[in-house]
Amino acid sequence: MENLTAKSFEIRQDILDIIYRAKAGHIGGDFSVCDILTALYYGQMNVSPENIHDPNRDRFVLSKGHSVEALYAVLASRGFFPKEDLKTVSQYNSKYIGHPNNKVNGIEMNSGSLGHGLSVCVGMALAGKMNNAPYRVYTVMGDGELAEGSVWEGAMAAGHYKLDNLTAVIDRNRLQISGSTEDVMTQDSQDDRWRSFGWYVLHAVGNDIRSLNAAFDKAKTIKGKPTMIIADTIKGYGVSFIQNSAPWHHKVPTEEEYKQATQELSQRRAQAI
Ligand SMILES: Cc1ncc(C[n+]2csc(CCOP(=O)(O)OP(=O)(O)O)c2C)c(N)n1
Ligand SMILES: [Mg+2]
Repeated sequence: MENLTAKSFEIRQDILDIIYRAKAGHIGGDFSVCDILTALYYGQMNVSPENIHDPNRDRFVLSKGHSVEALYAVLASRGFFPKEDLKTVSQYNSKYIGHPNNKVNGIEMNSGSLGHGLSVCVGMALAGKMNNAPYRVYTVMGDGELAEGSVWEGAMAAGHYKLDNLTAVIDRNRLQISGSTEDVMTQDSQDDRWRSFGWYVLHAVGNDIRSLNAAFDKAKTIKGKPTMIIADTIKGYGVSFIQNSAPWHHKVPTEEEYKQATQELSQRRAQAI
């Protein structure tokens, strides 16, 4: 577990490098979701470069698609494509564009227009049920994303079809693009909302791999209901001046900021080893 925490800081460095090089990206949401993706791809999900074409592999959809740099960094670190490819993110003619697209090995669904991932996952999970397939389906949504009405159509259908092969995560960092979620559209009492749609609700400390693993393990045992994991996260987690700051939703670090962030990430990594 210590090693996975260290790994998450290594992955954050890759994310920082991608964004600094590309001069674009969504660093706040990337750092927020980094541990969730690390837990999923390093142990929780049955998906790897070897079984990516196996119909029985687990499926993942990054519904908050703007956090694609985190997904690229985790996929590269797990060997879905060469790490060298990360140097081309957001370059002209690169397939590694600023939101997920399924030309990239390991990416199941194009996303980025918020509010669509859950409904597509409901379709995948329902197909799994109809075909008696053993796979599980996972998605991560942002808390600001929950203001999209289509999320609630997916929520309703997942409860109706009792999709216990579906686990969704809310990256509950309490910020969205323009500030606090509670100012833009209140997102509290999520527990009651999801329960009323027929979901089993769990909580996790969303920047703690051990806590996330406990929640994912528990979700696998729930029968007759989809599971929602409300993961309390810190947007920008890992770098002092990026944490909990609305402008860092998609700010690009200056050279000075890049150096300081690199130093902090290497300290955090060393502490975790
Ligand atoms: C349909 C849609 N509307 C607007 C946007 C622009 N947008 C990109 S990120 C974002 C904020 C998302 O906030 P949240 O879901 O909380 O993500 P996080 O805090 O994890 O970055 C918005 C409004 C979008 N991508 N899709
Ligand atoms: Mg948010």
